Amino acid sequence: MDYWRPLPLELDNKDQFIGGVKIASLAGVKGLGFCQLERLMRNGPEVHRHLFSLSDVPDEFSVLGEMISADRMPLRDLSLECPRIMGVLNVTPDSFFDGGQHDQCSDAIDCGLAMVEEGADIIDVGGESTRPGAELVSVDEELLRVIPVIEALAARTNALISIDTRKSEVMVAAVQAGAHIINDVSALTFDPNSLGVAASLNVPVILMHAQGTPEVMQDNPSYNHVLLDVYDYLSLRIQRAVEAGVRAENIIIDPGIGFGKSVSHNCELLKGLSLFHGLGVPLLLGCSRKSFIAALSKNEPADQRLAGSLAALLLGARQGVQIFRVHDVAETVQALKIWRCGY
Ligand code: 7PM
Repeated sequence: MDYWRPLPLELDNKDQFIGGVKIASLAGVKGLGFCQLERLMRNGPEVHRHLFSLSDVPDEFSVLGEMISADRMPLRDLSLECPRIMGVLNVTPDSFFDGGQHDQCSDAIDCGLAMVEEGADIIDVGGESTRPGAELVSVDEELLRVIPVIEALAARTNALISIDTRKSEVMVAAVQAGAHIINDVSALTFDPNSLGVAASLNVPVILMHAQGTPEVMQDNPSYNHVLLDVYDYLSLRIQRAVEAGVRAENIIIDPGIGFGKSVSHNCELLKGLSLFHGLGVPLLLGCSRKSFIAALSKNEPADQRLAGSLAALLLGARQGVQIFRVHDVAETVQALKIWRCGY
């Protein structure tokens, strides 16, 4: 099987031709396009790469080409023609939560409201730490953490709210409480009821790639070819979700930076992100403060990884990633504004 990766070009707005060469749309993202592709072919453990002009690709490419280029559906009224910011709101004991006392809850709510003020389009509320080596949290405990926060944010902001969970009961309660999006780092594999629940809730769902469970995922991650293996996995999970009744327009994919990946696996994924547009759905990227940044630099602690987080984000933005999951909303807004030259 062949894989085709569009090589993104940054354009003056609405450029359709450069020197007479036609530029194709990259997932309908403003200011980006492509006129060349890299074909990747598996050959045992090796991958052959070949560069093509858009005008030279074989006829069979037209279906995939349409997948790469088609406009993506907005998330409710949030257009995905320009990059969007999802702010991380952890409601866990290592952040805000400490047994459900009111003040902790209101700290988390204030933090969510502050991120909206700074320009977050989506707030990602999570009550279960998916940190490597983290323990499981019970459904009741998770509900106690996230539901009051979701209710308050839904009442007080127009931002979208996503619920970061792997449990179907939490998905249901969160959507009832006002969440608009499901973010499942297990791509609806952790809980056998999740596929059916996601289908019946009929809200957008983020399918993230992870190798292994959070408890063991960093032990010895291994791939034949990380970019293509993650692509195949996400393609399969999209198929399974659609078979279970999830509408294709409701699917968002995420390569899962740091989830069962070595530093070089993460780098290969970041360099090759535009491949994933071939799956025809919006792309989400979470690099913010992750440990590969420290590993490539000077082993900085998590609160000193902003510069690397923004650099990784721009690698994504230049390849047409539509949604970024970040801790530092104001700084991300500034970086993206400058990348877009003010527009
Ligand atoms: C340790 C490791 C602590 C990883 C925290 C994390 C993602 C996510 C997380 C992501 C999507 C973090 C992560 N990361 N959901 N949840 N994509 N969709 O940095 O990359 O917050 S948890």
